Amino acid sequence: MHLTRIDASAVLAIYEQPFPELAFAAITAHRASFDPLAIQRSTLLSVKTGGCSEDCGYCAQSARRETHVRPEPLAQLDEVVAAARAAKAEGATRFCMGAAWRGVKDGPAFERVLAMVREVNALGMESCVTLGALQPHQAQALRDAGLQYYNHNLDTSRAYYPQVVSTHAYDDRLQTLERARAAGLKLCCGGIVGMGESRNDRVALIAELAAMESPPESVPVNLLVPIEGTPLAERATFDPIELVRTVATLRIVLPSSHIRLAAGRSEMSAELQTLCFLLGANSIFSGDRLLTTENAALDSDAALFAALGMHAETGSESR
Ligand code: SAM
Ligand code: DTB
Ligand code: SF4
Repeated sequence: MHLTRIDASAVLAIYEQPFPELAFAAITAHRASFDPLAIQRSTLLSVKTGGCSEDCGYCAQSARRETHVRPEPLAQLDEVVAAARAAKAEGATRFCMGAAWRGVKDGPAFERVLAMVREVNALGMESCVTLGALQPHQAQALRDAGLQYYNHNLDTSRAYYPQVVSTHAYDDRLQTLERARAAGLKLCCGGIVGMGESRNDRVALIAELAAMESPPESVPVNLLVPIEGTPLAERATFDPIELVRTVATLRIVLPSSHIRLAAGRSEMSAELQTLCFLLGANSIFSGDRLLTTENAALDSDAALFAALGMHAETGSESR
């Protein structure tokens, strides 16, 4: 069942239920659509790092900030294929390539990204790219190259977005999502918690995702990775129960989407990750690195899955 046009007050009522009620509803929804033992795994690669024109307050890759990131040109095709092969060998079913662009420009760089997509598909992995804003013909070219998923996050509520980003607008993000959908791409779209937003902002983001004409198949929930040199470097620690409520509410309102416990997992205890998996998170980023920061270690993921009697989804199970 997909609850269409659910509004923020209905989402808030779900989110604020007494925890045992929220947990029961989330577990029930999870079991109705998914094998509760299986976790899908995607591996990230930054194919074009840093030097971005935008001013997203959380991001290490904005050219407007002094961070640990050294800008790098677009990766060569053979490096990307080698990284995708390694990710497949480690058991990831999806390979996600990220570029620190405001948006795609037609030309040789985009042609190379299209070639990367074709090569990842040829390995039998699902492909995902995140390249910023798209024109309709660029979305179509990605689809024609065989791309399955386009990642483009709304990141927070419409109201809080201007506090975090000033160089593009919330409606620009929605327009790119519509263009990707119109080209037949699956959507990976979620947000970041821990940026100083309120509970109402988290709820408004969830309502925004649930109200989309065709909601995203994949919803990353990133916990802010504080980056030195950015305006959000000094954020106070985030209440872990709010993270669990966010995951559980997403599971209830988007019952057939994969909910990904995305960035920030290396700072989460095994107990916190376990609660998230129990209440509906069924995807993670696996591998040593995210884009410019470290990810949770592969061996600690394997140890946690073993302790919980859970396992990684294989390609044939992923949608
Ligand atoms: N430039 C493209 C864009 O903005 O869509 C793609 C790359 S951007 C780095 C992809 C997403 O990574 C962001 O929308 C945000 O959700 C996430 N992200 C980036 N930096 C982060 C951080 N420090 N902590 C948590 N999530 C982060
Ligand atoms: C998403 O939602 N999270 C990923 C992916 N989509 C592209 C990126 C996380 C980045 C974390 C900070 C960094 O490594 O720079
Ligand atoms: Fe650029 Fe994307 Fe980072 Fe914003 S989130 S600064 S658009 S790379």
